[in-house]
Amino acid sequence: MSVTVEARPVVKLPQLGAMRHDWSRDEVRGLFALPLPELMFQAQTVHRMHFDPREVQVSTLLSIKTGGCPEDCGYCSQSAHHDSGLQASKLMEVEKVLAEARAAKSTGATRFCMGAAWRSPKDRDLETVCAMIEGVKALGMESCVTLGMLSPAQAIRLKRSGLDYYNHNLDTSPEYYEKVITTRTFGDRLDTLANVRDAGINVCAGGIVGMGEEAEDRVGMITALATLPEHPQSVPINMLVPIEGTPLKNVKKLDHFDFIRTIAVARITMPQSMVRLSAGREKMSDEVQAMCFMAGANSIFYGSKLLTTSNPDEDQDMALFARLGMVPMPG
Ligand code: SAM
Ligand code: DTB
Ligand code: SF4
Repeated sequence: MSVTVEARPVVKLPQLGAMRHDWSRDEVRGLFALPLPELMFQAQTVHRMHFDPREVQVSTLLSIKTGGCPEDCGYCSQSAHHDSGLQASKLMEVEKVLAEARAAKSTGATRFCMGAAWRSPKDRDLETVCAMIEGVKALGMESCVTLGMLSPAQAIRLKRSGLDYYNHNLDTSPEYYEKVITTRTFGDRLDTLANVRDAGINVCAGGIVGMGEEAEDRVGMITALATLPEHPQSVPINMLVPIEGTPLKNVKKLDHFDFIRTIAVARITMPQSMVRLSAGREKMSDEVQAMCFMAGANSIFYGSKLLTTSNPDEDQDMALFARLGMVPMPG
């Protein structure tokens, strides 16, 4: 049997690691199309220019207001449009949230991320969230919140409370976005990100893969993130967690190598950003997660729960770090 091997791709190594905001779709598509060993080599090279490849930043998540969300995101357990069976609950009390933050700190988490199932926060609720942020900061942890769309004034209010990061994902390509969410637009997402940036808050923005999108949508998503006026300081890459009762429950599973490729291309195009191996780790083997770290992921969600779904236990993650000779990043 004869196997045809295409000519080895030309690798322009001297350009690797440069901070660029003018990535074209063609270039990003070209990165996704590299043979996996070549892509991994480039991603590793870039990762080592800016980070200690042994270190992984660990963030813990808490859902501070769960379910009953008016948005219709096709992947989400918390949308009121889908019957996921999730029990909705009101905004938590500040003291209860801070007790969870203290517990997260005691397990070694350095960042505490709080998520609320809102289209956008009401100003009265925002005051309560600001008190949570102040409490988390007083514990010596970094703070992150994800509350939906923000006005410029709301972003400034959050900044005054000491907020470090705001999470607001682009989620997918501009083309696929309207197939997954109809109650807001890709442009709305960009507007909130601009409000967050203008308020001087670090941006956490990434997306979800494995939503039944085409390879070209992963190209479009990474291009959109890497051509923002500033690269998001943190880039979460989620693998869809299929939720019963949602329109995306039965989409075709994505090959884990395509997930790893997405991490690697995020690393190469956004060299100084923290790239987070986010939702979906429970369904990944230790070997797949190790390849994600080798592709340039240097952050995870740590703790046995994400927002509404489960995540590997802390001791399982610590055991994996030990096997890989990796360590949690100091706060
Ligand atoms: N309501 C806010 C919003 O949408 O911006 C914040 C919370 S929302 C749950 C945060 C992010 O979690 C979403 O943008 C999406 O990327 C991710 N997410 C939600 N459900 C998911 C699922 N089933 N699998 C993977 N990621 C998911
Ligand atoms: C992000 O990109 N992933 C996190 C966080 N930002 C808020 C959320 C993942 C949610 C996974 C599904 C769930 O637990 O409901
Ligand atoms: Fe609501 Fe956020 Fe879920 Fe969309 S992803 S339904 S906005 S909680």
